[in-house]
Amino acid sequence: MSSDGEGPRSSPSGPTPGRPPSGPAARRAPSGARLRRLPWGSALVGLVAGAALLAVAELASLPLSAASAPLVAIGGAFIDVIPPWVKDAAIALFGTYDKAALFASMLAVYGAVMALLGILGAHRPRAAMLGVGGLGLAAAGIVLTRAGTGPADALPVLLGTAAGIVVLRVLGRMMRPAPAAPGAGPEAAGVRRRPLLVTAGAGLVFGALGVGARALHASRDAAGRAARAFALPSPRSSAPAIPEQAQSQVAGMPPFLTPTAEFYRIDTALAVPRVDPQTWRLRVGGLVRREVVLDLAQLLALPMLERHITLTCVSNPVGGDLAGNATWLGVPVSTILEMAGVREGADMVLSRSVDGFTASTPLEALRDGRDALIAVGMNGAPLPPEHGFPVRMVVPGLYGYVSATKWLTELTVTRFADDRAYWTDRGWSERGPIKIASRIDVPRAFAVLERDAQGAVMLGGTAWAQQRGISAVQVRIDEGPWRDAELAASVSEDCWTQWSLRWDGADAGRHAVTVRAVDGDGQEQTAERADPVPDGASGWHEIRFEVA
Ligand SMILES: Nc1nc2c(c(=O)[nH]1)N[C@H]1C(S)=C(S)[C@@H](COP(=O)(O)O)O[C@H]1N2
Ligand SMILES: [Mo]
Repeated sequence: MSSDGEGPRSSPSGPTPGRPPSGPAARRAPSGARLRRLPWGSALVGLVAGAALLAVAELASLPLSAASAPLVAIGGAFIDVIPPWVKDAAIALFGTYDKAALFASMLAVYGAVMALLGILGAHRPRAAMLGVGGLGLAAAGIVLTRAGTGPADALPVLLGTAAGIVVLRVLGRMMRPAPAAPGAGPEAAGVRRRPLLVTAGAGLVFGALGVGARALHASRDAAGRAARAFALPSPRSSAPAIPEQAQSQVAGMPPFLTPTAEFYRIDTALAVPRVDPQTWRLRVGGLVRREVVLDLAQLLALPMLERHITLTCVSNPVGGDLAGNATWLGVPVSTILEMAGVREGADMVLSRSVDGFTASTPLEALRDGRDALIAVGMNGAPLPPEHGFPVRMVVPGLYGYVSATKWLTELTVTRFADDRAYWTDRGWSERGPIKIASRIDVPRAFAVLERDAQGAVMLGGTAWAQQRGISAVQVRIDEGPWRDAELAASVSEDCWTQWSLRWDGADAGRHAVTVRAVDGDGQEQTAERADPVPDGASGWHEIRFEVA
């Protein structure tokens, strides 16, 4: 112990290993040599200790819950505490790659901290080990605060921390320069080759173990998926057939029904919750006459509705694609509320996910006759894990954050005055009716269009105003007049409507095109620009393109 104690402190003015000597000699040294004298070896030791920590934690978390993996837990906690505008900017910048971007930045910050601890360890091994230990304890603390974790879930990160400390100490000791022989040149005290190779090799091994464990986590998710499938009951009331004319024939338009694999995904869950349908329960409580607990078989035995409903995210920017149209199968929320008997004074239902997410839905929207569903099916199959398996809510006309709780497990009948939902605590409006929106899908911004034989180009897009429907779409090219677009067949007021416009006599060159819609109540889409925060974006979508 004492041999690698905090020795250099006793002679602060003496030369410290790994640090460039100060004074005129250093100033004269060419920059290449100065770079070489930076403590790269020690930084690498820190990085490898960091890799060991993560690899061991990932391996040890395999038999436990997904949230016991430290990156998943810390990323999840981070998502829960960041201000809404950061989340918004991340979605704007990375779209549905926002989680990959978060993991990448977390790894970058973690790598930098571990590299610094490695450098610290060259002089003060004990302080560096304490640093790693502190990081590990903090991470374990965060794991324990996550929804659905128990004390055992802190074990992986603690084991990983122990591994990190051992690696830091062993490699750090090896990396310390041997005391220079009397009369030897300055090179003798520099970084030697063999410890570097051993350290790099250890880094590769831990890296491979960590990546392997992550891949196992992922493949186990996939295997679990297959095992969890169940047969969907047939609906008491089927969704209307979708006429062919609901799909615009303009080339490049998105499909009227969004395939499940292409359906946007937005949630705060870094690891998709794995819910066992055998033990899943829906608990209904709060301001009710009797608490109701349903298991999946009981839920599946209730009369089901099948409906096409367009879901939209409040974070969707003007012209964005955080919207999807699917066929949902589920029990009307009102059926469940009637089973429990709503008491006087309630005006909200707080739905809760197994991962702690909550949404506040106005009670009225669940009882006014719209097709608000406790859904088990999406596009003819059980919900995929990413979209809420086994059970989620879908409420037409409301943004997802106030209605579409995935991995649903609890409904609390309550009052807006008494309870607040996940995003309400983070600066978003407590209510979120969907604003009328219209978007240009064809052409893509800055695309170059060819005119057809008659000298025309085709434009197309999508408009929605769930619960009201779309009655008109108008398109303006450059500073020209507003022209009425042709509407594809409407399927229901809860579905989006596709539009198209044939622009005859399109002249070659650059153009701007703007779109606006009118809803079924005759309300015109406002030109006034609003950001998604706090209750959804507004403004007209405009793009630039070129006619060849
Ligand atoms: N459990 C849980 N449910 C959730 C969310 C979430 O973060 N956690 N996000 C909501 C939001 S903001 C939206 S827009 C919809 C998106 O549903 P999708 O991912 O199936 O498209 O889910 C909602 N349900
Ligand atoms: Mo959302």
